[in-house]
Amino acid sequence: MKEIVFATNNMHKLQEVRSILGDRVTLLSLQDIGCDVDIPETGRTLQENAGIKSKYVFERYRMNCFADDSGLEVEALGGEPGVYSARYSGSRDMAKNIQHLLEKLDGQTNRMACFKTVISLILDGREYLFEGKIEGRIIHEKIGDKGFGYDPIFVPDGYSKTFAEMDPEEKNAISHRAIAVANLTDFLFTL
Ligand code: ITT
Repeated sequence: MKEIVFATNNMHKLQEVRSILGDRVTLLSLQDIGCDVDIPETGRTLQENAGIKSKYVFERYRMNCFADDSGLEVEALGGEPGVYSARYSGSRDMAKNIQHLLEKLDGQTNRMACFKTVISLILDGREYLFEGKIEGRIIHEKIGDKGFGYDPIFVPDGYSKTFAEMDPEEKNAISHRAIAVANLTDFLFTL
C-alpha cells in the first residue's frame, strides 16, 4: 500500500485528509486521475452519498478509493441541513447557507448540533464504511476565517472558539473527519 484515490472535489477536505494521513498513504485526487466530474449526490443519507462517490470512481477507474460525505445536523431543526449541507439555501454559496441556517435558528435557545462524516472505502471491489462525529453548538454569528463550510458558526463541546478560529492542526486533531479518517487508517494498517 498504499496508493488510494480520494474522490472529492472539495479542496479543503483533500487538504485536511492529506495532513491527517501524512506520508503513510499516497493520496491521489480526482484531478490526479483525470476525473473532472462533479459526481451527482442523489442519495438520502451520508452513507448513500459516500457510496455513490466511491463506487463512481471504482467502476470507471478500477482503483482503490474512498469518498467522504459530511454534514451538519442541528437538533432544533430535526437534523437539518444534514445530507443537504452543501446546498441548504438552494445554492453552493456558503455565506447564503450559513445565513439561511442562522435565520432558521433565530429565537431558538437549543443550539445543539453535530458534524458527521461517513467514509466509504472501496478496496479490491468491496465496500467498507467508517464514521466520525463531533458534538457542539451553533453560535449566533460567524467568527473566524480558517477552515471551510459551517466552521465559523460551530463551537465544539469543551471549547470556547469555533472551528474557523482553530489552526488546521487543532481542528484536524478532533474533527468528525479526523475521527472517520482514524477509523479508516486503523483498518488499512491492520490489513
Ligand atoms: P465532495 O462531495 O466533492 O467531497 P462537497 O463539498 O460536496 O465535496 P459534501 O457533499 O460532503 O462535500 O458536503 C458537505 C457540506 O458540509 C460541505 O460543502 C460543507 O459546507 C459542509 N462541511 C463538510 N465538512 C465540513 C467541515 O469539516 N467543516 C465545515 N463544514 C463542513
